[in-house]
Amino acid sequence: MNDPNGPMRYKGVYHMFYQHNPKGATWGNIAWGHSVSHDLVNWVPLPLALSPTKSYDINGCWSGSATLLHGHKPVLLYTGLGPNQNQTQNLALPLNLSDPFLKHWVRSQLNPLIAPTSGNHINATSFRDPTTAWLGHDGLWRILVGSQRKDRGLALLFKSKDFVQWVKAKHPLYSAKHTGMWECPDFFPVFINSTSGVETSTPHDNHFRLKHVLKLSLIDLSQDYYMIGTYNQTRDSFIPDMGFEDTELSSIFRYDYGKFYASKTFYDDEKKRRILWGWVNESSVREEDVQKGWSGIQGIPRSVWLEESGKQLVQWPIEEIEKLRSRKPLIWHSKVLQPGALLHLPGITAAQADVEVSFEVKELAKKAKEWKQSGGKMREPQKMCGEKRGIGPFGLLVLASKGLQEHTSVFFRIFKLNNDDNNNATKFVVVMCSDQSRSSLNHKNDLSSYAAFLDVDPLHHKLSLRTLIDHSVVESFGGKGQVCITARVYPTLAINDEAQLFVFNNASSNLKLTTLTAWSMKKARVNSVKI
Ligand code: DQQ
Repeated sequence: MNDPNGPMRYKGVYHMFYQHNPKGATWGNIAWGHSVSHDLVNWVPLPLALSPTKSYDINGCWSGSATLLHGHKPVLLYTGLGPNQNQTQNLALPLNLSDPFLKHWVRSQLNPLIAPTSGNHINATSFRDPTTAWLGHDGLWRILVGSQRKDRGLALLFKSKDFVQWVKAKHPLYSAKHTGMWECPDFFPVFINSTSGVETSTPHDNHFRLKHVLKLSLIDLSQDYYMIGTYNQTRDSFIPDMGFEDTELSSIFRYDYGKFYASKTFYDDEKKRRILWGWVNESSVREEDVQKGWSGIQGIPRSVWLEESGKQLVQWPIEEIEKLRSRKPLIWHSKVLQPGALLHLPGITAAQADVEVSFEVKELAKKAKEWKQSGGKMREPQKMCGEKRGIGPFGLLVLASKGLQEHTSVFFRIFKLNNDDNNNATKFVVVMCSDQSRSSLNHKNDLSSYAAFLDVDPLHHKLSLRTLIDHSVVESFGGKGQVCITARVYPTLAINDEAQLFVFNNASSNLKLTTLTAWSMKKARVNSVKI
């Protein structure tokens, strides 16, 4: 599987469609797989929702989204890959609206609804992945479709009265030079000062309480970037608070600094939250994917909302995942970790676990030596993970083998910055890293490491980390969900009961662990039951 498609909740059932190759272990013959769930944790597979049959989608039913029309009627918009890789946008409708599982889908006779023509100047092979539609105050539906012109990425905007006839707006909702093709755009409102989600078509008079998020998947980097900004519905313009054009790519936020792509959100009206899904690809070589018979997974769904500061989003695993936690967690309070400490977490199924830890680092941070950055420029976070001038590393060692030949370490390092701006306040930089370099003795795997800066003041706030481990997946949430890093790792020794979990301190001073809670996790039922 690859991209998540058309997530929604209908008649009390969660639906997840996904890009799927029914004929092979790796990408190809793309159809829409379909699974349903009552709790977003346990999933039941259904027949394919869409597979290539019509001339306009004969080479693939590519990504798209679900929209609930008036009266809660679901529809799907997706990209059809026709002859010569030509891309068009198409509509599919449920055969039977009284079926909560929406098992059967029929295509509109009027497809393709949107096609590149000589008149609309659309690049026919770079025109895909329609968003969930939102309704404007003028009664018109709007969608975005990802595209590119030369190396400029585009979020093309289309409007429609009846969901069938779509008219391209004069200007894209947003575009930026040197960013390449934009895949899988996502556009949604978030509340200012609330963790609740907002329905995608929220009435305009509510807009003073809202910001909007535009997410783009950059094909050249295989990374998802988001911008927070203001959407003016009358002018159909999006003005990011910080956009691609006025800054370097490295200072634009990502949902996840590891493996996480082609993501999509939906609004869950039951729990009034916005949920984010993302595709987590393999780090193994193709032959091994073929041998094991599958590749690609969806990450654990995350609730997503705007941080109080308004500067960035916060993501947290949906609360339902806690149902998989064992009843008796391991709990530690107030432990001092001496330099070099490596503490084993006993009684936890380390290959399938959920662990939350927090550190008080006030004293430690004070001991950091001042660090002069060369040229006044911050280095890339990856390069700072191994930088000895920072205090650390300290954090978790997961999927570790007994002799530690294999391990993945998820950790922090703190840097005290040299103050040359005559302002006396000491500035710190915290970097969060997920280091896969020793995660497997099989060196054919991609063993690269990931990192990001965490916006936490270590003198006044604790540093927290939550990591969910599931055999080959390590999903880490730093600073209560401010920074997320997902990694795929394939230990050869640290598997099942042989895997171990540790907390460690490699800083040169004592570190105070304030709390640690670790749970063994049960197995979810994912597509193991047919109905
Ligand atoms: N995957 C789909 C496309 C999309 C890409 C094809 C992103 O629709 O642009 O499987 O991973």
